[in-house]
Amino acid sequence: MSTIFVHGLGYIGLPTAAMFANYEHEVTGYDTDEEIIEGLDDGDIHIEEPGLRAFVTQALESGNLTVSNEVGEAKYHIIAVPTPFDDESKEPTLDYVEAAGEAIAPHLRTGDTVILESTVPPGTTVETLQPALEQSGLNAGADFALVHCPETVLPGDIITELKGNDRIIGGVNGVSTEAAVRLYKSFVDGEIYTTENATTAEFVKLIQNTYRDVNIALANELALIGADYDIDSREAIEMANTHPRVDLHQPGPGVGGHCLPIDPWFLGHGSDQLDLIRTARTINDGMAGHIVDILRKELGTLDGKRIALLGVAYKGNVGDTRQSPALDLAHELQEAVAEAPEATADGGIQSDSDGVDVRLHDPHVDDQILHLVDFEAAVNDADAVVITTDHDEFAELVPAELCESMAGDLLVDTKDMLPEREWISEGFSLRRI
Ligand code: SAJ
Repeated sequence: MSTIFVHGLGYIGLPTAAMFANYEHEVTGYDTDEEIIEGLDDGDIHIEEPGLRAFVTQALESGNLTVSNEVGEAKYHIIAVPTPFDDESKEPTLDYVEAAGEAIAPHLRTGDTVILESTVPPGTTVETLQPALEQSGLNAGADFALVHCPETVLPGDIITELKGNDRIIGGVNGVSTEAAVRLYKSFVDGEIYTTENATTAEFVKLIQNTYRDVNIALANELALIGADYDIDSREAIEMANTHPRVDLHQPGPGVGGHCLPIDPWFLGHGSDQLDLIRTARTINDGMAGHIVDILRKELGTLDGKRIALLGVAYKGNVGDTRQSPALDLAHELQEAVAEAPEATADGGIQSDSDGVDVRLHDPHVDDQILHLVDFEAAVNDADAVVITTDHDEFAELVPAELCESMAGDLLVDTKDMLPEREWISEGFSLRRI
């Protein structure tokens, strides 16, 4: 049993803290956000994730997990802070990683281990975190262990994957690596793969997500090509995947979340060799524009139309809207209508546009800022309904009910949720990606 401080109680830090606590370690969860700490103190879990509430409650009730708004001493410090990304410059902000290192430094003792789990550009552990920690007067590798151990869990299945997935551990030297291996072995069922190079571990994490992003781009491009030949690309992909060495991904409305659309750019932080990877990003980001084109073509015009987007979360059965393809689509629909103004004689701009009425509905998302509406309000009198997220609820849609509510008959199923023949036979015009 070890004392562990977990810095950052978000999607990764909170389940990780609870996991160690449920495996009998003495864990303190720390976050700079007072509201999160106060909430957890009252047993209030701020993240929607299957099973997480019970899991964290168990850890809190056992007394092995406590939360604090102050950093203190511990044998292990695990850093799981955000690494925000600037959409314009494509550059990450590493301030939170640096701040975590600076906050740990006064409490660091000889023999302690510091582990960075946050996803970061290659070189961050050594170039950003190490100098911050060494403000303590101690040296990484010699006096304290320093390690990158990337998280690899899939939102929606975090608790199972945290335990079952293989882990990559890269210390700045062998002693560092071994210190982290001892700790993770206490709960990880998967294999633990080690490297004595923290930058390699950072690189591995990024290329896993880049692999997925590039492959989704291939699937999206195949869907666009398939449409030109008037074939069902999903059927073609399924058949192609019967080959023992082919494993194509699925097309969709774009790629969301805080990982796949961002990590490829982290790879480019210290390298300008991104060609295929950059093109893949462009293809995936272009899917919203492709759906706008489908809607415009099928509806004649977008002006004055009512369009319901079902699913605002970036993927099925989660409540996370970060980099959500549906929000991009909503934005592009508004832009597409706003872009059609005419120049007036005095050089001004006039638009007769009625705008487009985009209604957002998501049963898993609770967000006041997004102005979500309930299902009935979303589909009522709608000219078109677009399924943008594969939530289980949307597979249960009933043609007769939707037919009664909608004004039009256009359905765009970007996630392959609806049985095509059935909906067409019920009089719907169904377009898929
Ligand atoms: N998507 C497709 N087609 C597919 C698969 C996914 O369009 O065939 C879309 C999804 O709809 C979603 C996006 O991609 O919008 C990302 O979803 P995801 O399920 O592929 O991945 P994330 O972002 O939820 O989690 C990923 C995972 N990485 C890999 O599978 C290599 C997870 O294991 C990582 O821990 C996580 O990133 C992370 O934190 O980095």
